[in-house]
Amino acid sequence: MQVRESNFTKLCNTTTLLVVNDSYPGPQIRVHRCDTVFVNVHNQGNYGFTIHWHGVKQPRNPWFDGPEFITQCPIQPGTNFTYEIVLSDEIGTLWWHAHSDWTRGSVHGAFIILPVENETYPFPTPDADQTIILGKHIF
Ligand SMILES: [Cu+2]
Repeated sequence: MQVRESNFTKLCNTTTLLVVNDSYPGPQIRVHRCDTVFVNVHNQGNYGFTIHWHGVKQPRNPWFDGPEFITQCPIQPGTNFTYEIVLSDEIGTLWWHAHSDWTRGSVHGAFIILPVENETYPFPTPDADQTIILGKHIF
């Protein structure tokens, strides 16, 4: 993940937002149940922040859960940090988001956990592969 300020224009207004990979919302992460996922976060912005993997339990792996000043210090500008995200029984669509003050407003995206081979979802299979992220307009 490259995290930096990017310009977005809507209704004749241009605003600078801190986003991932120049995208708002940020990129989807698509993995399978029980995977271990490595995400390298490059902070090319002006503020320190962390990333939280919302809904991932990470048993015995709290150091990569993301709440700043609880399990880690913020990733400082100009540095990077690799998260090791250990999935267990999570399945379906969760989300990831920055976990520092206002940064979560623009640094977020879907975390999609697919079933493993020969497994089905424990709920009706979605009709379409489309993710909708609900949130507040920030520009
Ligand atoms: Cu959260």
